[in-house]
Amino acid sequence: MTRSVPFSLALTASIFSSTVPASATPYADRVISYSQGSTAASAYNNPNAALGEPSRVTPAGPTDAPVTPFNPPWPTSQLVSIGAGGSLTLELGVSAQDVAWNPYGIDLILFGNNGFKVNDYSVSESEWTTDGTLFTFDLAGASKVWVSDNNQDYYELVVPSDLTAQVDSLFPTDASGDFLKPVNPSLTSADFAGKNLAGIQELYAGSAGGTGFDLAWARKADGSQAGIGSARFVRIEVSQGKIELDGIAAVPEPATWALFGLALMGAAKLRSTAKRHHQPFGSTGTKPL
Ligand SMILES: [Ca+2]
Ligand SMILES: [Ca+2]
Repeated sequence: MTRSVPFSLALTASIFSSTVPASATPYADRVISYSQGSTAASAYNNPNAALGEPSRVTPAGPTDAPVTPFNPPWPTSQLVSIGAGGSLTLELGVSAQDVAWNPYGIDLILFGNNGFKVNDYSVSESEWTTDGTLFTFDLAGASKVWVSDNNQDYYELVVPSDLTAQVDSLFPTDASGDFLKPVNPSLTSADFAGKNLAGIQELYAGSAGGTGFDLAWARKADGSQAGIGSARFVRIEVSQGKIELDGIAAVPEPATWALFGLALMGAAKLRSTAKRHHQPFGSTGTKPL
């Protein structure tokens, strides 16, 4: 074994760890407060179910099945319910950032347990299609999302009139996708009409779904723009009906990944340089980066 590979890996690890603390998670890692509200699904009363990564699998008979837009998570261990007059306030492991290069401007993604209606359950699961509407037995209640950077000053995220971003509605979770990548928020139910799972995944374009929010939507009480650049705290308030929440995610800060990419490129360059010289970096290896 040459020294070049361990050195490269150590370099990569040191740059990566200096920007991403080992404990940092892009998901919620603390419950600040929870009040279930009057019309919640009462058994779903554990707010810790909204911490961490959203569900990848959910119980199906004696085993687990992957979470798909046709097969949402359902047990009390995976979801918390919020009803009228209730609220849930969570702290993210890392702040969501309102940066221009986030896809579609989406900085924060909330995952519920809604699913696309299956047109015909009598055909085999691989042939299931949807008309694009959501489950009618579990309609998403009316909710508002608030964000804060200090857990004191909270600003409502007011969804622009040309978009519909409703918690526990579009877009049902597809755990084969990336929980940190938003779906194009301009897609509507009609875009999913007639789609099977592969068709839905094509529209998700690598995303795991969820409802995306832009911190630029934050408004002060007088309706003016809050101009909040980052948010560590997220509050969901329900005024009517109920919603279930599986988890929330901050779209990752690209600078972190750019640095990580640079570190990888540096490591690759070291390796290729070593290869070109037909020798590994030995104990006298002094190649500077
Ligand atoms: Ca944004
Ligand atoms: Ca969960």
